[in-house]
Amino acid sequence: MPTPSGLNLEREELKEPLPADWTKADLKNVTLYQQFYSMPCVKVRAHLTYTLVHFTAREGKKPGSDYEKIPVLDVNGRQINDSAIIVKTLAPIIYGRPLTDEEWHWEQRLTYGTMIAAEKTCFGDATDLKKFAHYVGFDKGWHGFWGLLIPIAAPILSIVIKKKLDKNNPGLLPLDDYLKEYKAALGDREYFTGNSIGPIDVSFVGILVVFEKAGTSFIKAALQKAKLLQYYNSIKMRLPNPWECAHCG
Ligand SMILES: N[C@@H](CCC(=O)N[C@@H](CS)C(=O)NCC(=O)O)C(=O)O
Repeated sequence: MPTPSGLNLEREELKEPLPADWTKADLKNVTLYQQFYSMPCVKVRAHLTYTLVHFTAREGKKPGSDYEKIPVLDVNGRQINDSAIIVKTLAPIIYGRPLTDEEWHWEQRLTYGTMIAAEKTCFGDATDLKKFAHYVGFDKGWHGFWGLLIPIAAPILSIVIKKKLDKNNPGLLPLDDYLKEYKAALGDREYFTGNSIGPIDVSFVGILVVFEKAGTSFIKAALQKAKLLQYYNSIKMRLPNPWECAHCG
């Protein structure tokens, strides 16, 4: 069901597709509503920066929008919600071709599976939760009183978050399982599709890089275990610092 204003919901495609003749040169007015540390937002930034689309990043939810999550991307007055839908919708414009069926399968798997499993691994561990909270400044109080409590409350908070993620994502697998499955799909290829970095490579790094930037302990170990660390590093060094929002205004 669309939102009252006809906007797409999570996992739902745009009711009215973007004009088929739009090219990158037509993307003149692009605004990303985001938080700099939010994984799906970092992923969208990674795609925009890698494909050299100039955009403005606004911290926080889009004011007045029926869709109340982030990221939301406004493109020439059209609103796109959900990072997987954003990637799928923009692919023909920014990568010059639509996602293949295999890529679309993985874009969804990474967004609705791997990313959530990584969040659960990170926030379900009191030490990594504290590291992440420190990285984003929660424990400095800019999220108010509760942020200041994080260092003390982390052990309980991590249990609560883990339970909430399980409840909201029935059937969620452990992160190791998603990574193993991805490695099996990737095989010995250098990039997911073709001879150069493609959308799924960018998404893979985009959903995980912030855990590394936050200094959490699980991410490199998990990538190493799945034999994906070299792949991850090689893609990451070719991306223009998506976590720092290099090309946004
Ligand atoms: N599937 C969505 C997930 C979006 C999402 O859950 N965003 C979180 C921040 S990372 C959010 O907006 N949470 C606030 C809320 O649920 O109200 C996507 O990939 O864009």
